[in-house]
Amino acid sequence: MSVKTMHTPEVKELLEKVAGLNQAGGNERVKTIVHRVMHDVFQIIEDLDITPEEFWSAVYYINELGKNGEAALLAPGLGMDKYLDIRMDAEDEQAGLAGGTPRTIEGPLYVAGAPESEGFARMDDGTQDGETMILTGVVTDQDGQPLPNTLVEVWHADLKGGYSYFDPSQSEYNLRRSIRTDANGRYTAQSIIPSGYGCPPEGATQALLNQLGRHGRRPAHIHYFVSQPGYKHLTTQINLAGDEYTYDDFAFATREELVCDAVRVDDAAAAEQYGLNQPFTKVEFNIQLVASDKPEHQQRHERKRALEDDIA
Ligand code: MBD
Ligand code: FE
Repeated sequence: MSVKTMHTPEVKELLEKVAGLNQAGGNERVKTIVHRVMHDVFQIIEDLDITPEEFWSAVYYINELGKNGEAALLAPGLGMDKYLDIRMDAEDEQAGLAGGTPRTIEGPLYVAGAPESEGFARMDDGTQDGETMILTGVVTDQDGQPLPNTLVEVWHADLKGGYSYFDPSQSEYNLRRSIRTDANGRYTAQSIIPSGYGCPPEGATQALLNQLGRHGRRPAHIHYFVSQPGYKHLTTQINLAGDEYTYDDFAFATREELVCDAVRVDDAAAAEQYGLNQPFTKVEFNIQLVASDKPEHQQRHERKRALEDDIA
């Protein structure tokens, strides 16, 4: 059966009432958005002949998603974070602000207020016996001039793919640090090579991915916020080369320029340079910032972030 009712005055009027268009008050922007969203949902129901069974399973799916707090996990899985990046890249291009190290999605697992240090930070609490990682790089402007005192915020998963705070078994701020670049623009972190991330297997996000024949895995990756007055704020990540999912990320965050080699270093003198007495794996990620004097470019966009409102 395939009936067409979207064109009728009854449906048109219903949508207007649904969005409060026939009322004063409320928020005009929200009214416009809800009117359009509900119109398009109705249109989908008509075009795809959505059955009541399908409709109600979608409604209760949303309940499940919210119950586990997974809405911000499904979003990147459905390419929405990536799409916002595509739009911001196009806006930068239009404004003549393209270039520098590419952005990629933030993800839902940042926590504000990580310990801050200068030049160097040890990120892991020593409880996991992972491969020692030295993560280092120089932050420069587009001419290659080093940018000292740049705030480099770094966060990544542990050996089980879990993030501190969200994984209460980890210590406070484990694998999260804020490092100010030194006089040469360099930041260095000692940590452990992270494992990839997998969506909770019994969660609502994975349930939908299963219906799509998709996995819910991310490659081993490391998140960055990089900020310096006078430059565009950079939200990015690196993906480690050689991971099964480096080019098959369920969250679509991989970009060629952001794939970094993890290089095993066996040389004792090199280890000693970092105060280590054993072989380690070095990951080098240099960052180029784009100048902008606009305050709105210099800050990351607002979104709900763990502990962010608690910290000045
Ligand atoms: C992550 O670690 C992540 O970075 C994203 C984007 C989604 C889920 C888990
Ligand atoms: Fe992540």
